[in-house]
Amino acid sequence: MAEGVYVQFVRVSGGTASGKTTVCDMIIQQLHDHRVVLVNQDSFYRGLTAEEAKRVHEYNFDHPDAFDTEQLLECIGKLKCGQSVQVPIYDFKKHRRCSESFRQVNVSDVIILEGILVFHDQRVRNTMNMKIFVDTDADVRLARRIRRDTLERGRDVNSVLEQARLLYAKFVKPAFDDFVLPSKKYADVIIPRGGDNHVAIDLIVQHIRTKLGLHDLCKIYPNVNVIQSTFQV
Ligand code: UZR
Ligand code: MG
Repeated sequence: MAEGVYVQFVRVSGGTASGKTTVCDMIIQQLHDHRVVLVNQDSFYRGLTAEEAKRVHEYNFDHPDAFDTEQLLECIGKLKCGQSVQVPIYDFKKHRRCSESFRQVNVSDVIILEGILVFHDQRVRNTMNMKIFVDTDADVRLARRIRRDTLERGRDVNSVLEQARLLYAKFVKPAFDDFVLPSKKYADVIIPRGGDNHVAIDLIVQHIRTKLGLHDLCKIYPNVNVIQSTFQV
């Protein structure tokens, strides 16, 4: 890590449509007096080749191999060193990346990484200060997902229902059981009910504020060991 750069790295995992993005947005809103950026694992979907796109119903978007984890690690590494990065933009309707455009993410006090599988890869796991798992019942998630995919991800209701019938049972649920749920054990904090859980979100924000405040104290009083050891977490 470059000298003078200190960021709190927070990771938010949980099943599809569990409320990860909502939880992140609420944390960001409450930390409005700090520089906070959100990085979505979804941005690192590899995107389908022309061949794969022809058989999109056979493609498993919920498997770890669907993501370019090497590129994600590279981005995280740069952000931790105080460099800005260009994050890809993924098009959920076309199932591929927008080749021309990127989102610039600048170095910040707090970096939040959210996604279904951000606890899966050990190297990604080890880069974080705080790991949060959003724990929402499967039936609530499925209902939300049907609503979201029609309203926000540009799908028509029939394709979403068809996807729910075919893909949810074939890929999304098994991948949740095989990869997402087992990774819950790595969480430091588990939030039941996602964005509805204001108490949990307040506590997380307080914790981040404490860490950032302790870091500022370390800069003012660099020889005070008690402060330094407290802020290591
Ligand atoms: P979140 N996904 C798509 O539906 N289409 C794509 O092109 C890429 C991903 C879905 C994916 C996964 N599953 O469950 C979900 N499928 O996006 C992850 N099928 O996004 O965590 O925001 O729910
Ligand atoms: Mg999301």
